Amino acid sequence: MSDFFPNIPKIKYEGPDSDNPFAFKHYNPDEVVAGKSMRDHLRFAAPYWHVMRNPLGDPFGEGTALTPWDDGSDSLDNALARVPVFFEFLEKIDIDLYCFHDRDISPEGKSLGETHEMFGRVVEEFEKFQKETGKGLLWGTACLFGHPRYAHGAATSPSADVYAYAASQVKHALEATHRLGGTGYVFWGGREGYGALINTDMKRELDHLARFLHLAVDHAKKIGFEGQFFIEPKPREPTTHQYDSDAAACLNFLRQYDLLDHFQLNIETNHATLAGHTMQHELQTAIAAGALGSIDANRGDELLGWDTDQFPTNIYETTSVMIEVLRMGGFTKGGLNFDAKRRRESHEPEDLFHAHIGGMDAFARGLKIAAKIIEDGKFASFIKERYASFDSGIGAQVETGEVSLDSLDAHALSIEAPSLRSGRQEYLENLLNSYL
Ligand code: XLS
Ligand code: NI
Ligand code: NI
Repeated sequence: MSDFFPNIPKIKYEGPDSDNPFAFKHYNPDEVVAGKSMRDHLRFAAPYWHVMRNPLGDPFGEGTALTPWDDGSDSLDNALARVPVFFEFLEKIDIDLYCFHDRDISPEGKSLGETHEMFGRVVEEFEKFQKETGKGLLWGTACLFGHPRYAHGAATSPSADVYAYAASQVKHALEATHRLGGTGYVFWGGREGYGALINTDMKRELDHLARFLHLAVDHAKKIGFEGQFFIEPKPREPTTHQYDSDAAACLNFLRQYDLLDHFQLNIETNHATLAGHTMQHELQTAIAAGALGSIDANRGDELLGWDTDQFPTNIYETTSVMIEVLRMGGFTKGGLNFDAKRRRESHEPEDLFHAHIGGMDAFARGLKIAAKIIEDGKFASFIKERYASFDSGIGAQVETGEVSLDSLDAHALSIEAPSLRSGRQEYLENLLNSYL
């Protein structure tokens, strides 16, 4: 294997007492928690776009990332040269899975034909490295938001030719995902939304988007791709309003257009924050519809109002995420993809490792705490007790649909006025803290 990170050892578990910054303190991949290894529970994935292609620029300044392996060009050779670097990274950080957009791994050519040809060549290289290292693809996707042709959207563009270009990209990205054994394929809105309603036919755009997703489902069937389709909610940015706004909006869209059997949600923490929801709210919304598939594990910043894509470090939050994941019975075709980047000031290759080690340890702790909380069952029994009046009598009749306003009226008149019961929020918050 090559040595693009010469000063970084393979990251191993050393336990909470270790002061080695290049070691896991909590993530112990083979340790069994709640019946499964941590590796299998957490299914960590690294995103090619942030690890390999993010120059760490911001709207006020150019990129700072040091990437000595990259010649800075948009050539096929450079695209091929990045592949071994990425796989060395995966090996050293001990992450089994990855995700990509077509245009992060391979450049735009002079024609669409050339673009596809180069993409095919790079995918071949990924296939080779997957075989050599045993790493796998969590999900693939097409970048339908970077190129100027998609300024007005891709599947929601007012131009049918742009729509066809986008479809062409999805066809090839889907086939590549299939070839690389990807367990999923993601649609994130990108520019599917609007900048202004004054020039937008929203209903028509939504119809086109739904048709587009159906075409992908049909093509998957045709080529035998059995991976899971995911849609990733985000309320805004880059558009003023994204059609995949939040979990509830996505579910409504999928239901309306008869797509719910084919899609699950990929929930991103930072997008939940931008939508004005907690991550736990978005996860519960998806789970209630039987549609939680995968997670983009990052976080936002309390003081900055955009998708800062920071690494997860908050144990409260990772605990709440893992409680939902465990309650749902774990991931099947999804996983925890760190859709996260280093800060612009953390520009050295070693910072990539500190960032991922931190995120992995934060989720390992979240997993262990969540498993203990679920095993003890204190929260579950509190909540069960809180709704106990629906377990029998008139409450049970409400749930089975055996009531009417008349019968509820009669019941209400026959009883003493209900007394107020405490929700015990502060007691429960104290209880939660006792696990951290
Ligand atoms: C952008 C999204 C994007 C998707 C994949 O905000 O998070 O990175 O995960 O297209
Ligand atoms: Ni994402
Ligand atoms: Ni995002």
